[in-house]
Amino acid sequence: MKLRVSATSPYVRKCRIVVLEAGLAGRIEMVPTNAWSPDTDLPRDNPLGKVPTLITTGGEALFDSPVICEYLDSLHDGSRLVPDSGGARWNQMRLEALADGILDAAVAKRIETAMRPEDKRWPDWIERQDNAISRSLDVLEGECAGWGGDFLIGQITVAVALGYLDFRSPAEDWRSGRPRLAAWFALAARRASMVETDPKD
Ligand SMILES: N[C@@H](CCC(=O)N[C@@H](CS)C(=O)NCC(=O)O)C(=O)O
Repeated sequence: MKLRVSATSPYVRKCRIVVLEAGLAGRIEMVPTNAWSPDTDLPRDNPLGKVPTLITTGGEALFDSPVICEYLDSLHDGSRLVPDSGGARWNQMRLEALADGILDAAVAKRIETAMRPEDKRWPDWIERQDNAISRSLDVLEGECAGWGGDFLIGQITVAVALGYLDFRSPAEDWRSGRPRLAAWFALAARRASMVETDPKD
């Protein structure tokens, strides 16, 4: 199996954490891919031209990160990172969607501020992304005390989203007014899978 990756994509990081947490590291070759290069052959595997993209042993290309993570989770005998059924499944998938949404807003903001020419930037759009991120972090602050020691697909994606905010917006203090989420992330960031995939290293 091959996983097309970039060093800084948070969606790739999420898949890499699942690979490590599921004990699949020996079965997956990481293939560095620059999705933004005009010469990339990535659209051959993924018409959307995005990483992560997984090529299965059967040669099928899977995307996006929620699909890849659920597929990877089906390949091991340990306890499920994406619960199979019932309330636990919907709770985790909702949490994953919320944290993916934080990533979508943070990546959109990054494209607006770091890639778009300055005279074409749209401040209202940046503010809209900031508001979505802020509201979502407040929800996580209210919920994280109930997670116990879980580090399933929802918590994995939250940890990736918080790590991405630290990586791309270190001056914006998401921890302020959110002590429980900050304490939760301080512990989560020490997991081996988080340390090994830290984009700052
Ligand atoms: N929803 C997708 C998002 C993937 C995504 O946006 N990847 C970015 C890298 S962070 C990318 O490849 N962007 C290239 C592009 O948008 O053309 C997922 O969860 O995998």
